Amino acid sequence: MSTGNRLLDRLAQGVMVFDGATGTQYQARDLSDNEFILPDRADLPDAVRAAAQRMDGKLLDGCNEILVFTRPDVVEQVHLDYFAAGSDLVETNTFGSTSIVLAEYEIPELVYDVSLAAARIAKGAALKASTPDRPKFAVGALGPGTKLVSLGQTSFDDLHATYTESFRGLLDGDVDALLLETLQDLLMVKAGILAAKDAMSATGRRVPLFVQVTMEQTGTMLVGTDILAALNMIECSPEVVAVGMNCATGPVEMAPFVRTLSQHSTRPLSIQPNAGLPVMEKGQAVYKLGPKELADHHEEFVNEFGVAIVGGCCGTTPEHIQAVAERVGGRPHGTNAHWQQVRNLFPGFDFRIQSDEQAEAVKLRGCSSLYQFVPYEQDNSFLIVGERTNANGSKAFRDMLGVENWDGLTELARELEQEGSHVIDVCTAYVGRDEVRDMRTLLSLYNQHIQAPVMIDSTEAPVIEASLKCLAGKPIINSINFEDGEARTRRVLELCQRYGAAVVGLTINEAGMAKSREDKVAVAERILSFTREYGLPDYDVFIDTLTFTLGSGDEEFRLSAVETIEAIREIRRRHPLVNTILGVSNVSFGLKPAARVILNSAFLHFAREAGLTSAIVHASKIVPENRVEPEVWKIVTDLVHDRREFASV
Ligand code: THG
Repeated sequence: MSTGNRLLDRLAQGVMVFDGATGTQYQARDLSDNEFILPDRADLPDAVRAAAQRMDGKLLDGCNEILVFTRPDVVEQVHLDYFAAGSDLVETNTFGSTSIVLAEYEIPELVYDVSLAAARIAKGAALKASTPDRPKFAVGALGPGTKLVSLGQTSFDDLHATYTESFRGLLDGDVDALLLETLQDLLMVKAGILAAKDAMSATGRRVPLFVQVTMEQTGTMLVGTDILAALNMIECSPEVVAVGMNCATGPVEMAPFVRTLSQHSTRPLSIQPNAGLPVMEKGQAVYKLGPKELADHHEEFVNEFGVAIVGGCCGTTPEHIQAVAERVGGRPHGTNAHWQQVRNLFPGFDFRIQSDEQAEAVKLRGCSSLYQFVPYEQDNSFLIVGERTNANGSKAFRDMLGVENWDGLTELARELEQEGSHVIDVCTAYVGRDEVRDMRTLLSLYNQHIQAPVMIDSTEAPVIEASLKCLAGKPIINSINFEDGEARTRRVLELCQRYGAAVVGLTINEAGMAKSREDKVAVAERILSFTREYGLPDYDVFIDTLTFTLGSGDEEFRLSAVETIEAIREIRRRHPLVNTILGVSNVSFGLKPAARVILNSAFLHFAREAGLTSAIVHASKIVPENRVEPEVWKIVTDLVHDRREFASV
């Protein structure tokens, strides 16, 4: 069956082979200094000529990117050598084609021209090397640059802008796929994926996107990211058709991560190890793993872990690739890896989730921070969302925000984690302050210093978008509703889809908060029709059936808790994948603190019995039924269920 894309058709048939290292291949050709000086030639684009005149013969030592202008023949020959060795895919000579890297050579404005020229060279080589039964492909590949967004070294917007420009050049130069490689920071991954999507929209060319992160010897990405956090975030984007890793280590050290990816990923895996760990010899890193050994390891990856795309990184040569291609190139995929087991659910490598079956095939149903993946479903517990990082919900938080005590605000979030919160709900809405600025400052700190993923508590699209650019991983947005109609809801859902986020939907419509169970369920259905329209899988939706306080004793609200609980039961019955959530402490506003603890706990207890999957709570103030006096438990139970004999107690 054809996917409508030649590269994907080929991927569907069997293992594909990438190229190996290119920098060393250029060095091996003894290029002179002259090749690293921008030339002012009539055939070059105006921007390149202007830069050449400005640089006036300056040596750009180590800037391999400009070889696309000075020695396109060499760049092409290296591609052709890899194709001849057995590569199906070669990477454009654009590892550093971002303004961040090129600025170090004072030519940041050449990003588009470098990428365009490099794409044309690689595509030309691919066309030359293709035969009718052995198509060859050019992959537009961008590296990490030299700055990390999560460490504040560059901004999300700047990185996104330059990645977009570079991808546009690659697409205009007719590459067959895009690749983000050697990625070290999840905000870099997020900016890169977004840039690829934006460049595809801007050029009108849809091509497969591959994403490869780098796992250090320490067992995490450079800033401390767990492999599952990376995969969870990447799987938000249906555009990504292969995930994997490259660089930093050899195949031996990569094996545990390849195994983890193979057990969880819905996407084919792409693995490009170094030729072993580097050994220092005469001040030079030397890679010792030979071609046969690399082929041995890739054979194991293909057989055991269902790896679909193999290649090499630092220290690998055409000889390595030849050995790998002879061993596994074109080999049919087995059925060991998760992606292979669920493959027929995603025909044509289309990873948009439109059915329950597809949603159930996703193993990583959860959210993530820069550091870790947190499953929505918790063993013997519910997803605990800490409530105290909220300007409306905590005086301590509000006071510290007022005096901009950022250290104290970070410490408070740490306390929430220590008392057992899996996720923290963050709200900085505070009259007289700039909510966007506050979220930016606070969430950049939380991104870097807090392990728990964030629930962004705001209904304002600008606040939400600013927050999404600060948070690596996959956060949850709290919340959407239909109070002011549908426009704002659509804006926020666009952001969920664009940046990769889950969402809380409140059962509120144009008439206000739904009070009866029927109305709550009806609004929930309307929320789900919207989230599905925007491509969100059901498991990434949290329905909040809301409750009024029982603390007022108002006749009007006495049934509030029961209706809330019964609505949860019905929503869970109809949509078992959809999550439900409550801001539990709302139920006891106005009561004394001791009574609040008991009422909150009982309300949570019965809501959980009805199928509640998560709750915004003060985790250390939830008590289990067996820690409450039976008579007291009966009173709050009657209150929650509106059993009127309560009135006479
Ligand atoms: N649903 C969703 N989001 C929500 C809510 C909800 N976000 C906000 C809120 N409701 C949940 N968070 C809180 C936080 C604190 C309290 C109640 C709900 C609370 N705080 C104490 C009080 O106000 O008395 C203050 C304690 C203090 O100052 O330290 O009760 O329902 N989706």
